Amino acid sequence: MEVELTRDEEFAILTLNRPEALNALSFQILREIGEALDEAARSDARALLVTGAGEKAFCAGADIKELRNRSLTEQRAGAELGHAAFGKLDRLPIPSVALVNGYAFGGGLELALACTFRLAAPKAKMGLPEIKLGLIPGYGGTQRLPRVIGPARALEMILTGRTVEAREAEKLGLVNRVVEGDLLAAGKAFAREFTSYGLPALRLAREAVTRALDLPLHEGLMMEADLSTLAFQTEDAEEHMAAFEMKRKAAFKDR
Ligand code: DAK
Repeated sequence: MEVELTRDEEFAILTLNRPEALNALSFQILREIGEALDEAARSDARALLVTGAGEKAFCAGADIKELRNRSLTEQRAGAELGHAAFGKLDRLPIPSVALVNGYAFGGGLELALACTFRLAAPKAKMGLPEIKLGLIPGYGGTQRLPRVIGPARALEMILTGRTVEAREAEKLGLVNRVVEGDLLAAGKAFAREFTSYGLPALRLAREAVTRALDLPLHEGLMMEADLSTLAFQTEDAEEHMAAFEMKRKAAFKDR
């Protein structure tokens, strides 16, 4: 297995474990990522942390050695495999945080972009270099990057294939934060800013924001009205509003 899923406190941790190839995404790894995400979805973890084994890379992208001499049908199936695997992050019931510990190129950056949040080590380097291979991003990059940093900046990254360093990535909004020191510890601390809240509200908030990106404003506002109304139906909301009024403590039950 080149993808490991472990549990640590309230976290599920997905590790790409193929450091000798800078965690490059073979088709087998893409399948394993999909299986690990199904397992994470079934677990009682409150957040998923995604990282790459080794000192150098989060993930150096699709396995270039595997991509050649494949039929058109096989290439199309490969793109769909990537979309299906990373799409599971959109539908994961818990938020996910990519811990970009080194290189995140091509499919590696696309994996990070599919996560809810991205943290980067100061030495991290990111880019979509597909254009340098005569290709274009195929695992969601042309769609998710403009949604995260805007179309002009996304087009610049995709058409030039240039490498963005961690600090610039933070300025672009490509990563939420650059963190010094132990990245896994920083990822846990970051996630603990939300893991103590109720899972239903966390999920509804994510859904409202991500679904809105595909909708005109008035439809997005209607959807927000529906989802925010739904939040009132949870026991968590009733309990916490009552506790506020009665000046007592309350605990989230995820219901
Ligand atoms: N694929 C396969 N092996 C890779 C790899 C990759 N992407 N990246 C690195 N490796 C391997 C190297 O071959 C080397 O293995 P050995 O030669 O030792 O056996 C080992 O990892 C260490 O790499 P380097 O020796 O190159 O390490 P350096 O520190 O010198 O350089 C680097 C690090 C990240 C700058 C360099 O390795 C590099 O440029 N890697 C390639 C980055 C890249 O171009 N990634 C792919 C982007 S394209 C699709 C459509 C599109 C796509 C996929 C599918 N469909 C329609 C199906 C496109 C996807 C992409 O991700």
